[in-house]
Parts: sequence; structure tokens; C-alpha cells
Amino acid sequence: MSSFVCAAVDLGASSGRVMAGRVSAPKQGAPGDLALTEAHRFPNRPLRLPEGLRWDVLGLYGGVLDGLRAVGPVDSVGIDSWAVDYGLLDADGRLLGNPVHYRDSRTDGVAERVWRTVPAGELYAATGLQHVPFNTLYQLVAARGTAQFAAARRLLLIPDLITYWLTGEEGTELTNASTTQLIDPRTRDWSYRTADRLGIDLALFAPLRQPGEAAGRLLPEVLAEAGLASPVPVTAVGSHDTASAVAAVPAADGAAFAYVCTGTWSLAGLELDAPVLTEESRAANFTNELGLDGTVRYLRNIMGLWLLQECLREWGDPPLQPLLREAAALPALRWVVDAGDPEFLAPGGMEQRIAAACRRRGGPAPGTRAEVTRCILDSLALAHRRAIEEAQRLAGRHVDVVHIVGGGARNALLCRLTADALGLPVVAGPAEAAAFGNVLVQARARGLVGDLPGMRALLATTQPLTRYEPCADRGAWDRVAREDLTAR
Ligand code: ADP
Ligand code: LRH
Repeated sequence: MSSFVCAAVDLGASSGRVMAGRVSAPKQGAPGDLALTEAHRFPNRPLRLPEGLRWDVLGLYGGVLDGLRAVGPVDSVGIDSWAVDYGLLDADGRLLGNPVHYRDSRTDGVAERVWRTVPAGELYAATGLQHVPFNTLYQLVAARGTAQFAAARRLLLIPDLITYWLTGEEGTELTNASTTQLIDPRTRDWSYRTADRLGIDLALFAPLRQPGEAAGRLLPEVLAEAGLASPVPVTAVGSHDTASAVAAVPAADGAAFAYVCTGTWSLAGLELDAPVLTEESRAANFTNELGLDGTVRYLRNIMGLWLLQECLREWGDPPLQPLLREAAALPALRWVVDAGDPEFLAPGGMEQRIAAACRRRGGPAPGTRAEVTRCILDSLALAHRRAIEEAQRLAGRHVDVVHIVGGGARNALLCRLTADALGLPVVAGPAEAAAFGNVLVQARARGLVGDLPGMRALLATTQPLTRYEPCADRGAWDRVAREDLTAR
């Protein structure tokens, strides 16, 4: 096979998309080629039911089928999505209720209960996972005792659930499994002892699957729904969207780079070949999630463009570009909050929470929408700086370039501010990095592209990237970077 067409299903927290990927192998001196086009995009709108915040997973599945129809005949399909969340199946393999949204409040206070059995330090040493209240482990402990959980015989993480509906085959893809807090990042297998100590039955999970492995074929009824004729294989990809996005960071081979995957979240950190499991790393709340080819995604979760998405929602979704233009004309760092603060996790009242955080710091609160926008972008840039500087210190690494991928790579102001805050050049793009990583792993499974550096080289030579140089005067960024923004 010298050229290959596939569908990349990428479900983000704010939208789902089905992209058509085309890859051709290098031939007779001509370089390989890579192209991605959007076949279908649909909003991902969580719903608040009386029982709590839920994903509309059937709506998303409908979007996937519509997207497959729009893409047309393909050689393979791959699925990635946001992490940690799951669907439960009963003994007949049927879904038990709508998957719970990771922003639902059911996990409030659960981690503290878990730590009474397995202290936080021991949990980190065993799994390397940051503390965020919604890790799958905490969700499972919260679910215990419910009728739904009692009836559950199988747990499938969101991309694995979609794969199951498409193919009838069950599996647990490794990169996403690494966000459950039940994987040992050294062995890249389950942390059997952690599960045992917490009474979690690992038999709930289907066997682990590696990115690149075959994951079944579209079922006849799916082919009919999607208007497809011939058998279509599904390929496991880095099914955690962040794993796919990091795989698609277009860094040069051997470059000392950091990355920020910016979408609903900002995930800022380094690619390592071994986890960092020190107490200092735990205290700094860095996570060790698993990437492609034995890599570790050593990063910190920052609230990301969620802050802006929520404000825009409250403002009735005004157009973004005029707001960004106005925000760009405002002075830097007049309004700043800690963009890593879990107080911003839940939906609702975001503008007020941001204003309150500014006042707690002793500064003015932003008064206009443009000022709120500027506050969010300055605060994100500052949080990117802090995460990348601390990651270097904790991992004993030095970087000289930062890659921004994901939807935020389209936000020129955010990219420029991140370069200014860090005093490092920023290379922005691709914005659809998760879909590119998804496509490239499918193509690699057919032998069309090489190793991780080969995938990245193909991206760097085929995709438009924008470079931002930092400004000369970083004094104001240095001053605010030393401030404790979490002080209450
Ligand atoms: P997710 O995968 O988490 O749903 P995305 O990677 O799709 O998120 O990123 C979505 C975010 O990207 C939006 O909330 C918005 O802030 C930003 N974004 C998308 N397009 C643009 C654009 N043209 N200009 C500026 N920002 C953009
Ligand atoms: C980004 C993401 C991130 C997780 C969060 C739940 O989409 O997958 O890596 O921490 O969603």
C-alpha cells in the first residue's frame, strides 16, 4: 500500500469531529504526504439531569456515524477522545445509563476517602498520576454502592465504548488506561496492588490494547448506517486525545522541546522516556501519562480555554475574533488568576469566579468582556510558563522551544503571550493535532510512516506552522511568576 485514506474520530470536550486523513509513503525520492480535511463537526453538549452532569454519548455516536458517512470509503477508522470517563455495560453488553461527566460533583471529597486506605504519596509512587478529583479511580469509588454499578459487568472508556459499538469488540487502550490511576507507568500494565488495596475489580476492564493494534471491523449494521460497503477495519490509536496530540507535536528529531496541548484544557509539559515519581513531583501535581512507543507524558493540567468557553457561553456566544482583538490592545498582566486552580473546574458563574480571584489577589477585577478575556489569556500564558519551568526542573531537562498544538494554536494572542511569558520561541500548530496523531498511528500500522520522529518530520514538512518569538522585556512576567496566586 503506498497511499492510505482513513477516518479519524476525535471527540473533544467542546466538539466532536470526524476527519478524513490521507497519507502517502515516500516514493522514488519524492517525500511522503499527509493531508487532513474536516468531514463533519458537531457540538459536544453535556446535559444536566436531576441525577447530575452527563455526556450525551448517543448524540456523540450519532455524530460519529454521520461523520463516517461524510468521509466515505476508507481503509481504516481510529477513535480518540477526552480521558478518564467511561460507560458501564451490563451482563448482556448493554450500556447502563449515560456516562458521568468528569466535572460532575460526585467525586467531591472522594480522593480524601481513598487516601485513608492508600495514602496520596503511595498512590503517586504506584501510578504516577496527578491529583485531579475526577481520575477514573475516584469515579469508581464514588460509583460504588449504586444500583447501576452493581449491575455493571464491563467498563469501557469513552473511545473504547465507541469502538465497541462500531465493532462489537472490547478492549482498553493503553494511553487512555493510563489516566485511570490504575496503571503502573513503569511496567505499563495494571497496578494490581493499587486495585487490590482499594477493592477495585480489574476484571471490569477489557484486556489492554496497544496503539496500532487491530480493534475489529465495522459491524454490518454500522456499514449500513454509514452508507459504506466493503469491510472496514478499526485500528486502536493513542485513544487519549492528549496522547494523539503529543504524538503530532511537529518537533524536529533531537529537539529539546516542551509542548502545550491547548483546547478545553491546557496540558503543558515534556515527553520523557521514564516517569518521574518523586515526592517533589507529586507535590507539584505533575502527571505521568503514557504516550506512544514507551514515552511518558509528563505534564500538568491547566484549566485551559474552558475558562473562556464558559464566559462566552454566559455571554450568549458572541463572536470570538473582535474580543481577541480588543483583548490584544489591553495592557499585559493587569488582571491575573491562577489558571490551575481547581475552583474553576465546575461549570457556571465563571466571570464572577474570575473577578473574585482577582480581588483576592488584591488586584482590580476585570470590568469588560475584553478585560476578562485578557485576564484569561494572560493567566493561561503564566500557567504555561510555570508548568514548563517546573517540569524542566523536576525532570532535569532543558528545553529551548515550546510547541503549541490544539484549538488554542489558532489563538495568536495566546501563543504570543506564552512565548513572552517563557522567553522562548513558540511554534504553533497543528490545531487538529489529536486527529493528526490518530491518522498517523493508523497509517503507521500499515507501514506508511516510520517511528515517532518520522511522523513528526512528516507533519513539520507538510503542515503550516507559525513561529512566535518572545518579546525582549520579560520583567513583568518574572515578577508575577514569583507571586503566590493561590493565597486565599
Ligand atoms: P477540545 O478538543 O477540548 O474540544 P479544541 O482543541 O477543539 O478543544 O479547542 C477548542 C478551543 O480552541 C476553543 O474553545 C477556542 O478557544 C479555540 N479556538 C478554536 N478556533 C479558534 C480560532 N479561530 N481563533 C481563536 N481560538 C480558537
Ligand atoms: C483533554 C483531556 C485531558 C484530560 C481531560 C479529562 O481533552 O483528555 O488530557 O485530563 O481531558
